[in-house]
Amino acid sequence: MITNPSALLPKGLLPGMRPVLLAMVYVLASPILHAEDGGPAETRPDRGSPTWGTPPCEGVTRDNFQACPEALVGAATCCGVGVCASTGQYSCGGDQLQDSCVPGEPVSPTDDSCDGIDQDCSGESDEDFVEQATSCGTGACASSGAMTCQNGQISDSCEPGTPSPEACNGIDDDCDGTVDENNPEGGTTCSTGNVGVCSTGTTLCTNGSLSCEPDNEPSQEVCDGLDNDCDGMVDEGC
Ligand SMILES: [Ca+2]
Ligand SMILES: [Ca+2]
Ligand SMILES: [Ca+2]
Ligand SMILES: [Ca+2]
Repeated sequence: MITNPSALLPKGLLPGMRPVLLAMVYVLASPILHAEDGGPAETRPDRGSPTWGTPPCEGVTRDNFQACPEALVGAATCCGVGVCASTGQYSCGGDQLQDSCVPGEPVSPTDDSCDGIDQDCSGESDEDFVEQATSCGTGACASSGAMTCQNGQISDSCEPGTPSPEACNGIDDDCDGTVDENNPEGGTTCSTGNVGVCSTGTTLCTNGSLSCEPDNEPSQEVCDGLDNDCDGMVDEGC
């Protein structure tokens, strides 16, 4: 190894010649010095080649690397990403290491398909998938979410709400698609606010609100001890 090129100069040089000769020695010794630093750049594996000391470059270091090393000739290579990924092989051509690997062509300029495949060879799959707003559930269970792509699978984040017993409120509480079906909260005895036989009623759910419908309409007064015509007087005229 040449560690001190100035040691190569002869003794007894005239002052002023020493720097000139020293520069010449550096120029002439450059390939040797460069080779000790891993070899001339044009003989080193290109970008994408296997890493020094790892498969298939076990045992190959910058110190023992030479153009077309036996350790690399015939070794498999790979290049490209996504659908462009390809394989090849190292060979020796013109005393230079040749890599036969040629990456494939993208099948699409963008990658909006949710399939876990990198169609545009960007190194990332499904990165152009467009999320969409979604809705689900009916009535009180209606909810919203988004359609997203995760690990090559389309996923809908929409979760419908939880049904509850139908109440008289104009809302489809039990989420069966029908509002206030089967007279919810209805059918119980109530007071109409009227008098006589018209005073009692039964609750009825109508248009989202509960009303008290009289059980009896006013009728002709008869002698029965009841206020049949609902005027506040019993058996009047009997
Ligand atoms: Ca895709
Ligand atoms: Ca309902
Ligand atoms: Ca309801
Ligand atoms: Ca009466």
